[in-house]
Amino acid sequence: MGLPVVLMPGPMHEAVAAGLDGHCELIRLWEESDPGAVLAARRDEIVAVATGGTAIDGPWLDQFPAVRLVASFGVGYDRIDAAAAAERGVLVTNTPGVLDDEVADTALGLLLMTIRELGQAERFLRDGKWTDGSYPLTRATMHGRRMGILGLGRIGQAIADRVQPFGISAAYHNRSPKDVAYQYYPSLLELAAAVDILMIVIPGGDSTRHLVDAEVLKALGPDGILINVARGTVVDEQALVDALRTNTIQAAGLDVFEHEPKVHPDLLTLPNTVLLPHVGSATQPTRAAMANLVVQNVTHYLESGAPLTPVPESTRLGQ
Ligand code: NAP
Ligand code: 8YV
Repeated sequence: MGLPVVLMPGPMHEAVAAGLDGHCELIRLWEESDPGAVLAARRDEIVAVATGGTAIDGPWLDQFPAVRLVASFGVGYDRIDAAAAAERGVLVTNTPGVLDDEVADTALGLLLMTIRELGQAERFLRDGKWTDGSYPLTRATMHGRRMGILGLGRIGQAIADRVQPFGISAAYHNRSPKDVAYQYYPSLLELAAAVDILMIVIPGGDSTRHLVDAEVLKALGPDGILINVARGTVVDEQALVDALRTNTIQAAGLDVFEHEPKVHPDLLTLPNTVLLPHVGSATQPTRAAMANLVVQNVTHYLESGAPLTPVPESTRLGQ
């Protein structure tokens, strides 16, 4: 019998293909000269999919009757309809845990850059303005501020741990409270009103779309700093632009955008934004660890039927 057939619809970290070598026959679809013909000939043989960003829903899965696993690169899997997959008996896995510290470090860097205007100060120096005078004092400091974490999960907890030495207090809003010392707010609006930094670390997708809207931004207030390292869809980006322009909030630091890689043109020109191109986990060691977890999920599934890190929607299928 031949090796099991795994489909890779688009390019992924090179360690995924390397790690799967010898465990399966990998179809690297984007490299095929006639992808449609390959799919037509092989669709009944494909048992698993390894993906780094392809949108996958029920009808997409229906093309592949033998597929039982979708192994996704990244902890956020908002481009995959995991509930539709579960209905079809298809497991979905993601890569949780291995990127928590990296993303939390990025969030802290973004917070420092935003509050202390480090990007703007560096541009001031590079533009040769220092010889004409000092960069203006920043209005705000990190120390003694109150942070509200929207999504105290793995990464949110790593961020909460990191802000303690700055004297920043943490509170949070999840759908349900956790057994932690931080104050829980059952209402996002009340959390936003009680803090001056709102740190977004919840999953994206339909259920969290525009959770942070004009009302939440108004509650955050004129000294408020918004940091988003989650998904751009969580924030109503036009409402954010309006809030930044009218000083309804003070500033925003963003690693993610509603229509990335396209960025709202006003965010690019507003003086009170710090913008990063979705680099939360983007270091070689962390991306290699994520790739390795994709490989482990596929190989464990092929060997035993039980991948390592199924998403919550899939857990009942793995039993
Ligand atoms: P996690 O451990 O699952 O934590 C997510 C938290 O969000 C949970 O505590 C959950 O608590 C809460 N939550 C979920 N839905 C909510 C809702 N509708 N309202 C309020 N709270 C809600 O996930 P994680 O590993 O920390 O990752 C979080 C997200 O960060 C990912 O989904 C991904 O989109 C994003 N991310 C971005 C980057 C980047 O490069 N910028 C990198 C990695 C991850 P409850 O279930 O109690 O609500
Ligand atoms: C990656 C992420 O940039 O894990 C996530 O949810 O957003 C990031 O780690 C993403 O997976 C795309 O490669």
